[in-house]
Amino acid sequence: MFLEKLNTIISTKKTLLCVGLDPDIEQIPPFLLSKLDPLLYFNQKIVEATGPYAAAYKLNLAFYEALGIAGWDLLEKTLALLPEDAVVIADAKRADVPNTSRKYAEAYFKTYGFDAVTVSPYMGLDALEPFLEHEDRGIFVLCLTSNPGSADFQQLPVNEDPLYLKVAERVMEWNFIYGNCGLVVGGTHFNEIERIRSVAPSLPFLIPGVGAQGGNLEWAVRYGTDERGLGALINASRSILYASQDRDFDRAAAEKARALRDQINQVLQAAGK
Ligand code: OMP
Repeated sequence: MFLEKLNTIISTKKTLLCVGLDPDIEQIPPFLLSKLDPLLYFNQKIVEATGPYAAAYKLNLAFYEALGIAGWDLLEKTLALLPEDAVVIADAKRADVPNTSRKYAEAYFKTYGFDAVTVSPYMGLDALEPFLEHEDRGIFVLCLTSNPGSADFQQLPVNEDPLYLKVAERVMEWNFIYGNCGLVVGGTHFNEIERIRSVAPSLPFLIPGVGAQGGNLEWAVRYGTDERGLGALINASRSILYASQDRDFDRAAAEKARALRDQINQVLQAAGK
């Protein structure tokens, strides 16, 4: 099952770090542009460098889809490079009417073999069921996103509680049936993470927004993890990928990843987890 796999990797490798593989031709070190396949070379070097520190890799599909057919090729070849001892997340933020969601789930889980996917709760349970029915895969439902626009809908009061808390409560209920749910909670929201953890004590949290978006790592780790210090992934993409524009970019990425893993573990220790 997904959560067992995730927690086994977290405990064995002693890391909560999720490396976001969001490759951007405009941001990679310029010397790579002379390579035959610059983005594949970049991904390969980043994966080799960060492998020891990563419990997970999250591929945001936008960065692959934007390249057209070359992007699907890059996606497939990148997936083949990823280590066995890391869960692999398709950051797709999908969900649609059931027959369409079925095809999305088939694409991510069967065609590409991802361990987990991010989905939007906006269309409701029937749009998510085709994903949830893949009981061995993880389904991370957007709860409270890291961007300022999360205030537009997610933080609106519904019977006095903000909508994102209603989402967390419903996802907890769905998890009793399917056992493979998680939540996406932005690391930019400090007090809210604690509140969400209190209504969803057993769900894994995927927490982006602590690197380039300036989220608070301490709160994310302290309240994002479950009571055993497991069940959370702290994602950083740009702050690791683009740590250096020079020939040592992979060593710089490894250094960033190692430092972030260590910082996370220090918070866990201080929290007695
Ligand atoms: P950096 O800001 O470069 O670390 O990247 C963050 C990654 O997490 C991107 O792939 C975003 O699409 C993703 N993300 C957020 O930034 N905020 C969210 O609330 C949710 C996600 C996500 O679902 O991963």
